[in-house]
Amino acid sequence: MKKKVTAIVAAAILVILAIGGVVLFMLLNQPDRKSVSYNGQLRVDGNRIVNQHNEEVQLTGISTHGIQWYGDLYNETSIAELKNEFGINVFRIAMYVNPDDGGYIANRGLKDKVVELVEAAIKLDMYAIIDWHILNDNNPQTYEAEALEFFGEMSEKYGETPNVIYEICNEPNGSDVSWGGNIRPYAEKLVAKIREHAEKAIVIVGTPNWSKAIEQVDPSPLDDKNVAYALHFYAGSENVTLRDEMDHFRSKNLALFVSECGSTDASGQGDLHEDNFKVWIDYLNKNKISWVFWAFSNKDEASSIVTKKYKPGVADDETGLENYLTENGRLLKRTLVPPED
Ligand code: IDC
Repeated sequence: MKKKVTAIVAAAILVILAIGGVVLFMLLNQPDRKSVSYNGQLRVDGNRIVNQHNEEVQLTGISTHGIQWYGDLYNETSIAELKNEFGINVFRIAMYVNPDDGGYIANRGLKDKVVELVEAAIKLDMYAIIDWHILNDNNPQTYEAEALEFFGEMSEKYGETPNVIYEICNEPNGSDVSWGGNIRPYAEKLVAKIREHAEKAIVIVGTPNWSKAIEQVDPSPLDDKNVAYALHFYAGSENVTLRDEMDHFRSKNLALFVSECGSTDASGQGDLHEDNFKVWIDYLNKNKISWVFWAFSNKDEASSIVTKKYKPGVADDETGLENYLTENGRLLKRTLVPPED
């Protein structure tokens, strides 16, 4: 009798241990829900972005400053440091275009840096946005031939890679640059070119007036359904009216992507507007709108998130990047990784 009881107890212990083992194994092997391995190829579904399991997703990330100026800061090590510090899952690669800024037109070698950073993001299981950063060259049509060639090449290389998102014109601007007259015809050509190789990739399309005048877009959106439209805001300059426009835009079943935003004013300088930034981020989180923060640089301006002391590889296990963040870097940290009470 005693033996029987002992055997039952032993069997019960074994069963409990086995269940415990399975539970522990499952806990340790939980997929990282922010990763590309979990989410896979994203797509636009009405006004939302969904993953390969048809679940709604919101990406959060950081943008480089101009890679022609701060290229030394950007590599696999530094992207990994940002990922660990801020929990981001998308990295935006801002490649200026304008030759006067030392952009791509004057410096074709920048393409190699873009490729290096996309490869780094892939290794880190993150999404990468390839941003054709027009700015002072206000009309995207000015360098349309070069854009077609560049995105043709990039999409041929990455057409089968779920990590890559194509942003075809950062911020069209100028009173003579409109959606119907310039951006839409440009975007039609670029999207068609990208679709030759990247049938499923999301394309982000810039909008007039520094990617703010989305009201010009909604009467005549692109036919391609897998595009998201860029909306950029800076907390020191933009307010509730723009969010009303966004509600209206999204009610037309069109998707927005905040591929650039900041806590400063639109100059990238001046004070930090943390309260208004928080109102903005609460709005984006509520609506699961993806957002990317400006900027990963150590330039002497308020929008930079790291100090001059920062070099790729300085993070340590205990303090991470804490000793290398600017005020804006700390603001971003509080936003993305709120301290526990
Ligand atoms: C700013 C940089 C600044 C640089 C300027 C011109 O922060 O150092 O001198 O560009 O190249 C944008 C643009 C982005 C701007 C940023 C802040 O996309 O390039 O960066 N901004 O002004 N749109 C609204 C604000």
